[in-house]
Amino acid sequence: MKNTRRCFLAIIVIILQFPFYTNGQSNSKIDLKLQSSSESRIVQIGAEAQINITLENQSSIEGTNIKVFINIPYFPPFVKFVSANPLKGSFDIATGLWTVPVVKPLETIKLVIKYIPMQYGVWYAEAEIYSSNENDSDSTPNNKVDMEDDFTRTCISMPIKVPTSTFGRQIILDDSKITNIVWKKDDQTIINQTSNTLQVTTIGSYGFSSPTFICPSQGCCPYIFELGSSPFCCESLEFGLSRVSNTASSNPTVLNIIGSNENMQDADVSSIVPNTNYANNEFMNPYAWTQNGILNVKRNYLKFDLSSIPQSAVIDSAYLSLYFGQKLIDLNPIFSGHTGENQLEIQRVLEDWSENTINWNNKPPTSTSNLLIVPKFTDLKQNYLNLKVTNLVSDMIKNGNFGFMIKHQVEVPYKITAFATSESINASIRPKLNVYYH
Ligand SMILES: [Ca+2]
Ligand SMILES: [Ca+2]
Ligand SMILES: [Ca+2]
Repeated sequence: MKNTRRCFLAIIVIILQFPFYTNGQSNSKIDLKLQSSSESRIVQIGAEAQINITLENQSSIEGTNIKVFINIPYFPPFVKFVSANPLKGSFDIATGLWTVPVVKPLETIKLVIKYIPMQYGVWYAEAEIYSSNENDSDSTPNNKVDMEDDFTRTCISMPIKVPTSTFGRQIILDDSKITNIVWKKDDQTIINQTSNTLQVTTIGSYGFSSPTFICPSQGCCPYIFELGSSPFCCESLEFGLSRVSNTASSNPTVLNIIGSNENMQDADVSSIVPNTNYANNEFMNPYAWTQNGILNVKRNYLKFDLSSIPQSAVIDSAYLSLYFGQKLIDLNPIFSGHTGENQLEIQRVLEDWSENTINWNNKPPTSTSNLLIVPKFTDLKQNYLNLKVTNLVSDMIKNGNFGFMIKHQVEVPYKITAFATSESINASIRPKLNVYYH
């Protein structure tokens, strides 16, 4: 009985003292709100994009030590950072944080960020309150809920130049949260297209809507396919929803590998000469053709040195780039470039191999888990750039890196895909792998 009473008294004391401890601050809440806009929603190659982010204190009390996380992939090859000019506070590109010591009641302040997008497609910038000393009345910092008023999103579109009015590309919305998609072309709904991948074969302006994706206040940006020539050496086959995923680090470690003898191995294997090794060719080519009436199938094995990535790393994204192998055409003028229904599969290799000994007979097994399908060529001498191999690389880091195997999806005549290897004299056409991880 005595103990219970003491406990009861203690509770009363704590309740009575609470207002004195808090000095009135935590009882009143701030209300921070973020908004953003793009200076122009369509930006041509080489031009600067400008996004404006405003931070508004909608409450009657002062907000202190406010941090805003701004989610843009600042680093090449996606966008190049130019400048960040906050009206108040400071912006740190390494963390993506805009830090503001004080925002007065009903004050609105602005941050202008400029960057140059370096690839065609649609680019999103997102921002959210990351932390503040005071609690917010209607939103929670850093919870990535895009319905809240402390989250904002804006976008820019870089028109995609295509050489002819018919072509083959695809738009991939690589975000499982985006569902019930309605695709539109030139504002007309495309009937029976609800998957997150849209095949695009004619010029026009393409967009989507989804009840689970909140478009910027200025509207979602269109994927514009228009006639023109590209200053880029190489054209991408697919265009995604280009923003840093919520799981991505704001400051990833970057591993950029340009294939060489030191950091990668690559070789063909060929079914018609099953004991022959092709370690040192300057080209490799998935292939299905008949030679003297006998089917010859070729597959490619590529293994990059990923030993600097710890096994515990989270792979934010990984992109494989393969370049056209002109050398093969020079040596075999019967071919003029990629040929046939050459849809490719990129699979993960399950056991180790060596460039100098691999052949058709001893080739290691592969897994079809997370395999990447690459659509048919649209240009005879096309490069295959920035193939998104995030899941495959993630599996390699977890389970052991034995590289990629590339084959035609259907290995029947007549088809060939010509790639340059790491033995190419010209380093700019060697296979490349860019990995972003934390
Ligand atoms: Ca708020
Ligand atoms: Ca929030
Ligand atoms: Ca090689």
